[in-house]
Amino acid sequence: SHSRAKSVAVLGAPFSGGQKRRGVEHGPKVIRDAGLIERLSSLDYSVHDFGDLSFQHFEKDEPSLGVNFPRTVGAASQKLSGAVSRAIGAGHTLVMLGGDHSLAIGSVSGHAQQCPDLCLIWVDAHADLNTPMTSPSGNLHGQPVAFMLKELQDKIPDVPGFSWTKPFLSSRDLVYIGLRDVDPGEHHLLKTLGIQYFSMRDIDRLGIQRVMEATLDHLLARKQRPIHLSFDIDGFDPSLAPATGTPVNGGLTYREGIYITEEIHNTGLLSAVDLVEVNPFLGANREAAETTASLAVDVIASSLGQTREGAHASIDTMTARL
Ligand code: HAR
Ligand code: MN
Ligand code: MN
Ligand code: MN
Repeated sequence: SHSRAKSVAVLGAPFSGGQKRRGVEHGPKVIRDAGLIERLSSLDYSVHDFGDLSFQHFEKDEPSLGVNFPRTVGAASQKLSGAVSRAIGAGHTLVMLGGDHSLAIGSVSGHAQQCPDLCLIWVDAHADLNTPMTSPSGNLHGQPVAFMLKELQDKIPDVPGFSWTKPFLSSRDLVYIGLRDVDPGEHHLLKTLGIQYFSMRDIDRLGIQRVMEATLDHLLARKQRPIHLSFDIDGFDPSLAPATGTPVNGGLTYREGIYITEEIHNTGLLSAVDLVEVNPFLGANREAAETTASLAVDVIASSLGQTREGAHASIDTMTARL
C-alpha cells in the first residue's frame, strides 16, 4: 500500500525587515489558516510543523552602505539558515513560509550547507539581484540573489549582520521565471553573468511548456541534483495575488504557475520551497488576502505532488474505508 516515507517540514518565518511595508510578517499565519497543513497531510506526507521562528529585535539598526535594517535582516537569515540546515539534514523536504524575500539568503544557504550541489529556480516578477551598490531602494528583499552568487563575491561590501555567510552558488545553477520588473544594474548582471532567465515576454513567445523544458534541461542535463524553488507570490498576476508588497502587471496565470510547480515535482528532485511576499495587510479587502494565501497553498501543494488530473490511493487504502 501507499507508504508514508516522505516527510515535509514546515517552517514559518514571520519577518518583514527586508522591505518597508508592514504585514508581510503575517504571511505564515494566513498561509496556515488557508489550510496548508491539512492539504499536505492529504497528499500522504508526514508533516512536521516546526512552527514559526522568532527573530531578534534590534533597537538601533541604522542603514549601512545604503542598506536598510542590515543587522535585523542578517541575524534573521542566519537563524533561518541554521533551522533549514537542520530540517534538511534530518531528511525532510522543507517548506519555508515568509516573510519577505530577503529570507532566501537564509533558506538557500541553509539548504546548500546540506546539499552543496543544489540548483535554484527563482519564480518572481523581480530578479532580486541588486547589490547594495546598485539597489534603488536599499531594501534587502531586492538583493538576496546577489548575496548568494560566487561571481559577485567582490561586488558585495561588508554589510553589518552578514559576516556569517559567504557566496555559495554559481550563476549557471540558477534560473529565473516570470521576470517583468528588472532594474538596470540587475539587467547588467543578468547579461554579463549569462544567467538563464525567462521573462514574461519569453513565456509569451515560447509557452510555459518549453520554458520548463529549457529550465530543467539547463539545471539537470549534466547531473541530477536537489532543487530549491524560491517562489515569490508576486510572480503571479496581481489579479490572482493582490496581497503583496510590489505587484507588477502582466504576471503568470494560475495555469502557468501551477504548470511550473507540477513540472518541478515531476523531477522527483525538489528538496526545498520558499513561499514569500504574501502580505495580508495589502490588497483591497480581506478577501484579497485570503485569495492570495489560498493561491500560496496551491503552489506549495502542487510542488509537493498535488495533481490536476487526480490521483488514486492503493486499492487497500480505498477498501479499508468501506
Ligand atoms: N527591484 C526593486 C528593489 O531592488 C524592487 C524589488 C522588490 N520586490 C520584491 N522582490 N518583492 O521580489 O528595490
Ligand atoms: Mn502518491
Ligand atoms: Mn522576490
Ligand atoms: Mn518580487
